Amino acid sequence: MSNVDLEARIPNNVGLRDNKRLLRALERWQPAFLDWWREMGPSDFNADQIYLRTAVGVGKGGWAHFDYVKMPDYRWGIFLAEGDAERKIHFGDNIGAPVWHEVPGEFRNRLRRLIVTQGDTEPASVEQQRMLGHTAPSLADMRSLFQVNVEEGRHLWAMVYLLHTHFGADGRDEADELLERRSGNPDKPRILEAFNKPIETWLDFFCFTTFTDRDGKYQLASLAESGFDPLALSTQFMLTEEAYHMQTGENGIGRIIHRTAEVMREGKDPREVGCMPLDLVQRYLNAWSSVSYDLFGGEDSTNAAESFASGLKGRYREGDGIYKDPKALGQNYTIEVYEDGKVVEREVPLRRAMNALLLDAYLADCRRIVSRWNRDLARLEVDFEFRLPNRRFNRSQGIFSEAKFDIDGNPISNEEWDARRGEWLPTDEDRAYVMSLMIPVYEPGKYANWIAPHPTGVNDKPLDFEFVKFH
Ligand code: BYC
Ligand code: FE
Ligand code: FE
Repeated sequence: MSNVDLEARIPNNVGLRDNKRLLRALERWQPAFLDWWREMGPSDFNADQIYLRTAVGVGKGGWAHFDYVKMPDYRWGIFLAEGDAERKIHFGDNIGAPVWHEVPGEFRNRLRRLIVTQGDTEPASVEQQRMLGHTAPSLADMRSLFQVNVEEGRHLWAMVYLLHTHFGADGRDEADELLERRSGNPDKPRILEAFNKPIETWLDFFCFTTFTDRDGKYQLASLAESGFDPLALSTQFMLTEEAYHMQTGENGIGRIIHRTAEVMREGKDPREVGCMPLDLVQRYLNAWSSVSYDLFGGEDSTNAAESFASGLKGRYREGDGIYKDPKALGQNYTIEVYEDGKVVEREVPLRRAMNALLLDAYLADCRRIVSRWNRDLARLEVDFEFRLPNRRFNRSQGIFSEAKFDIDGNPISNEEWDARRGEWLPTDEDRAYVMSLMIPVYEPGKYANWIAPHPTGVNDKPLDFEFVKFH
């Protein structure tokens, strides 16, 4: 790429123009990224003009630019939040030392692993969502999907920037492999389990952006505390984009629920008029929330203890001074464990419970979202309450993966699980029904029958704005 249009093509605040080594690495990687986008990114729609925001700087208020763009021409940029030159490590064993600007040798592998795991989720989610454009319930929703997709692409760039800049040859290999693994492919799967699950419908998509992108928020927030400054500053900026992803999910589910509640008030059976029954929506919430709990890892984890001790990954809002002891030593944390058929409490050293602590914060956040949906149902006088499944429900990672628990967290036998799982998780019939509703609506301002319109305009545009201009 010519030097003249470099900043125009790759907006950045990392001095890319003068960084010959990074430029060379990106010159190889960028075409591979575009090949990946064409093969595994949104199926179709690459020739259409989408009204998208692009990150162009890190200044407060003015960081994003909105315009029509064809997705393959999106300007995936590289940004670090504004740092503090005097910043010190503020937790763990190295507390008080200046933050690292280069990779600390003794923690190199652990750090690389955290960055690769984070990076892997970003393209994975784009792969999972690649068919959804074909069934968008409105042009405004289609725009949201593609906005989320291009930004997950940029989050991949953010992690590749770190690998290329700070990890030499093996960093470049890892960056290549991020484009080679494939969501759901048994031979070369994505690293974390939730990112290998299919996202078949818009109900899955809105659940995913509510619960799985929200794990992203909590993981990014703890990496934003990192003593490795480039990681802290990269993830801090990623969080500005993340808010929109979670909002897309929360509002999407909210609009589905609202629509169903409306038809219920009219005394109709949602299924008979092509809307989504609330108990079915609950089963989808159960599936995506529980698989997202797994993304926090085990409740009692030496990995988590070491990431904290070394200063690589802090607690949620560690820097806000809300914790008693920034070293987290000499304290225990009470976790629940499952022993001899009973759930009992056990003390573990606080550092080993860092994953459990982060999950606590996440669960509190999820509860707030669910209660907002419930408030709308109460307002509409519909007698139904959504709930968040207990943290023990349907787990594949951590302490509770060893047994079966019902939605309230009570231990149950394998036989009872098999007999009752259809009450809690989407059945084949549920999936077929939701799939049958997935009929695209591409006329500006029009919406599919199963979802309420956005309550207000989108990005200061009226609802009938032409968010996508088809070629
Ligand atoms: N699936 O010590 P343990 C996002 C593995 S989402 C498969 O209990 P640890 C986004 C683990 O790797 C945010 N494997 O847990 C959202 C380990 O393997 P080894 C992504 C799993 O390591 C939507 C073993 O089990 N960011 O950004 O403390 C759209 C024991 O692990 C899983 C990050 O995850 C699982 N769910 O914690 C787009 C941040 N869980 O070492 C994007 C970086 C655990 O025995 N990652 N294992 O081979 C981390 O901080 C940690 O790797 C984890 C796991 C929190 C994920
Ligand atoms: Fe992301
Ligand atoms: Fe996201």
